Amino acid sequence: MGSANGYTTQSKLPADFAWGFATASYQIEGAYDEDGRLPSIWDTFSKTPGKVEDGTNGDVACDSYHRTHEDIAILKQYGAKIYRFSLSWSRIIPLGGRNDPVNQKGLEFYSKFIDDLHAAEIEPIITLYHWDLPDELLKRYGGPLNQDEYVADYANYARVVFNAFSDRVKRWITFNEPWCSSVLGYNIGKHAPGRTSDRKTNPVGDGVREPWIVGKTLLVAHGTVVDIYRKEFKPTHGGEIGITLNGDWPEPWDAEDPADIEACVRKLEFAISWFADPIYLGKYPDSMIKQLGERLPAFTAEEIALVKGSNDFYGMNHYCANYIRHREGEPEPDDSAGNLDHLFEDKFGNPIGPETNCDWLRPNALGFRKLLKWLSDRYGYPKIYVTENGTSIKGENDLPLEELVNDEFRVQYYRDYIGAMTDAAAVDGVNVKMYLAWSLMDNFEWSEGYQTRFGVTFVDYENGQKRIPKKSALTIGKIFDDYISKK
Ligand code: GBH
Repeated sequence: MGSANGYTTQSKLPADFAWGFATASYQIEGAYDEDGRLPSIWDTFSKTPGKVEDGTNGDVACDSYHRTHEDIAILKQYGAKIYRFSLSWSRIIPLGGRNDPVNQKGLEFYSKFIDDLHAAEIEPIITLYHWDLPDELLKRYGGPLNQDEYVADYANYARVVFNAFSDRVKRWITFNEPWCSSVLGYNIGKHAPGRTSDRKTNPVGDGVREPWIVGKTLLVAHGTVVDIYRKEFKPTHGGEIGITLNGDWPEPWDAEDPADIEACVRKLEFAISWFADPIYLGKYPDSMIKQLGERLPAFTAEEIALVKGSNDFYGMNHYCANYIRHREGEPEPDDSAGNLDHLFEDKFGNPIGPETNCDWLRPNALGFRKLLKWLSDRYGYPKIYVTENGTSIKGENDLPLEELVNDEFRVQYYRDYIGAMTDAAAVDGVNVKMYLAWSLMDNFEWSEGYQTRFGVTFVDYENGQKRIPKKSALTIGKIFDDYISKK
């Protein structure tokens, strides 16, 4: 293993370090109308013309609803200790609300899956919400735009799930990437429900105000559900609960320009600290208060008491890095990034990393190490679980199968990123205890449809969703064998 990406090979991870893979319900399950499931906002959004690049949706996806045994078999084959998956709220409470019926068939499906994972000695980690809100709740009251209704319904859903599974599931994630739900859903409009101020892409939405309201709703919903878990379930069952936040690493476009260096901090604050500061520090970051003023809805004393201190671990999703250049002048009214530009080259034309199949993703493993350290310093040495990390490959979908499964680019990505994380732990003293690769298999990549593949397993969508391991699938275990200290 090289050190070109700034990692040493002498570092070790602690003996109790755990690793595995992650997925999400709408991206893999399919069976969209079976056993009582009703539509989520992603069913309706993906079926709206123009929203998904290749015109596809999650009706079938990887067909995991019918192939749980195959998914467990590959997890086992790859040596995974953990599987993080999300629940489809609309399988469990099809209409979504607290006065709507619970669907026993939905609970039974997940119950059996949890038992089967345990039988295979794989720990299930559940994400309660990975973007697939029951569509009825959007229609009924605007989803997270209505804080009181949303929090009450989400709390009810979480309680139903905890009642059913907290005897067998010990680690919980309330929300996956609330930044995405807020900004992509209500500001840029690239994700469901697609609301934005950009009238060229959507007839409705107020990207100036709505994302900040949604963000606050999700924080209060998270705090409320953590409180329920700690009071009603943790005393009997133990277990841990936290939120997963996305965030990429910023490097200044001009390393000599203090305004670009400052913009990098602002970038981290708008992307991560918007959520993490209230949770760890009990307030929004000053840069956001300054730019957004009264548009950033304040917490009541009761709300912030629920939110502050509500993470048993920090769930970290991380993929890439950017060069950041400050913008001159006043921010656009619907700016959600902190008045700055994301670039792939610095002032001298040096690229931040190689191209992938995603226009936002350029690997830079040292950025992972730096962000781990930044989070650790800002939030007082929290226990960090890396809940997603992975890459797409430029043109992968167009390759013949024999070449596609030899995914050297992804193998190198994992070597570099896991190496960088190991240095963060061993050299920088970051308390990182878990790593989950995104993703166990190719799946429905949201607005990019099926053309972009993130899996360590090839899924043959044309031939019965057959799963075929890529080279990276078996490499990850070997990398961890080298890094994790023997007991
Ligand atoms: C993860 O988000 C998701 O949790 C997962 O479901 C998904 O499959 C995986 O990424 C791969 O994409 O150019 O303005 O649209 C990662 C965080 C943040 C990455 C938003 C894409 C696009 C910003 N994402 N970003 S924009």
